[in-house]
Amino acid sequence: MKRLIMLFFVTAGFAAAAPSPPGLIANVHARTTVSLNGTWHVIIDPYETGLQYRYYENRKPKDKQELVEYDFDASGTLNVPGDWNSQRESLLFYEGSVWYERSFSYHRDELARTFLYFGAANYQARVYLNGKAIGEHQGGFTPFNFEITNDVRDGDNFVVVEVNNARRGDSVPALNTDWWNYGGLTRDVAIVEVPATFIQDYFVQLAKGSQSEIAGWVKLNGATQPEQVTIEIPEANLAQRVTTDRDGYAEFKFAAKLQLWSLDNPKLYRVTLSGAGDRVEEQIGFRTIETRGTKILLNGKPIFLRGISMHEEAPFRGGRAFSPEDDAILLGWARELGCNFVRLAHYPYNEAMIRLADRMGILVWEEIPVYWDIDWKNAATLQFAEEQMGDLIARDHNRAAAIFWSIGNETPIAPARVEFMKQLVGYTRGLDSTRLVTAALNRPESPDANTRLLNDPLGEFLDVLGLNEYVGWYDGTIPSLDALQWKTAYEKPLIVSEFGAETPFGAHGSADARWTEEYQSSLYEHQIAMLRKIPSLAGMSPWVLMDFRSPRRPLPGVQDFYNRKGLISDRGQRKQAFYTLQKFYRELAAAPPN
Ligand code: GCB
Repeated sequence: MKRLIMLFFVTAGFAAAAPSPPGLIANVHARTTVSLNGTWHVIIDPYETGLQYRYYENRKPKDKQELVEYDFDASGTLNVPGDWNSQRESLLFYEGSVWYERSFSYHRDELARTFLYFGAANYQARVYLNGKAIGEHQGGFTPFNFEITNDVRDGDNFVVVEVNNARRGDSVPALNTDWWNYGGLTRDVAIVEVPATFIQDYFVQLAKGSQSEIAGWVKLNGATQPEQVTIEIPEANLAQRVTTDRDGYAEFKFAAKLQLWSLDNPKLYRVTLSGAGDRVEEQIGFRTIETRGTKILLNGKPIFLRGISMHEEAPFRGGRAFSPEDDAILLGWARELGCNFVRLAHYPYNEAMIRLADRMGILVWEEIPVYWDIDWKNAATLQFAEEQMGDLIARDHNRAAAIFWSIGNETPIAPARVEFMKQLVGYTRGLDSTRLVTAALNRPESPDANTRLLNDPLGEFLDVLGLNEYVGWYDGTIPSLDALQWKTAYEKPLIVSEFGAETPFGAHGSADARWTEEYQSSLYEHQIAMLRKIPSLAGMSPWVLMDFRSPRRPLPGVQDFYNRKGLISDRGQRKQAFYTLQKFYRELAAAPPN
């Protein structure tokens, strides 16, 4: 049996060392692309028969004798981007493998190098072009690309992708989450064309702690000799030339007089990088973010983060959000609520969302799905987490809006977990030392009935402490909030990254009756009164902007597989608590606490 399995893998071209994705191409949408979005044929494959029967060959029987037990063309279709769960009733709870196929005709430009780009595929993707294995990727929320220069044909081509969202104990996230495990090609798919030597990635940001100096690097792909690259910001009269090393890499640092990106004026500069026969253009904002004691400083000034936690779920139509329209509604609601900050829980969102936050002047907490309990002792699991953080940072490291890299949510206090998270902090800082590292913690001690002490050992390694607390919902009563005092063991800024209560929109009753809008609103009032008393509080992001689907929430007539802690229903109806928080945020905006 073992031999047989090995055989399948070898046939499929994915032996143990399947090619992992090469470095991401930054700012893909500024490149020449051919979109592969649209209708794809799909075969649902709960038993993973596709590998054995080689669905990736997309065969037709050559005569009336040949046995071919699948047919993409006669199977159904799904839209890409889009999860499968919300597109077909029968797939709502489906977890497993789905094979996607799309044919396309392509005109080969002999000078160009060609890549196949995926905005995200949840969770594991195996990619084939014209029957050949091209690459494999794990992690449901980060982009990846594979070079297909030598495999794409002039004329007809077909791409087949097996996407598998089966939960696994060693993956990130692991087996248990409080969100829907939307599977599929959930974000854009495109062919990307670049020159033989191209600017693969670059970091153009203010030097850490400086408002007048740009520091960064540029990385070429395909360079065979040192090359000159020029970084220009025409509006600021800046042009800096650097020479890359043998690996196509160069660092730079130069003085710059810039108008800073801020919440009131989210100024973005047109930045161009050119050299080695390539040119790429960007919109980049420049700001500093740091901490001093228990304060968070934006451009050197203390700021209080009026936030809301979110899920990347589409308003009105449901399913995983992916479009500019979805992003605009969600961030528009946050703005209406009075937010200057959003926590994009619990995984990386689509890139356009962060770019929109950049343009709107909304600060962003980005997170990877190290969620609850995962396989802390497994080196492969740490690698999966690092890959997701690495890809997230590679994608968003030029976004002014992104200020926090969150390494996880509500992880248990245990030595193996602290060790794992410590490594992840180091890895994250090694990739980007200009942003703040945080995590949502949730295991305070109770030295006495009215005191909670956040002393999680992980706190020592973070720049900013996130705290999820559900006093008044999972923990104690609403009145118990009034006498409660919060302390932390670290002289660091604290963000209460979650609190909340659940109610369907339109459910009314007394303020002490669960599952009513009155209860939720009352909880917000008492929470706000309690939070006002925490001296180190630097911000908050209650749970959650909009109701979202969760397989853990079955209560009929109330939840119906939705987590109803939204301030807004999935149909866009604002609950009472929306206005309670909005009132507080208006007061804060008028008279900031710092
Ligand atoms: C939490 C989790 C979040 C859940 C939320 C809840 O602490 O971080 O993912 O959805 O509580 O509603 O229980």
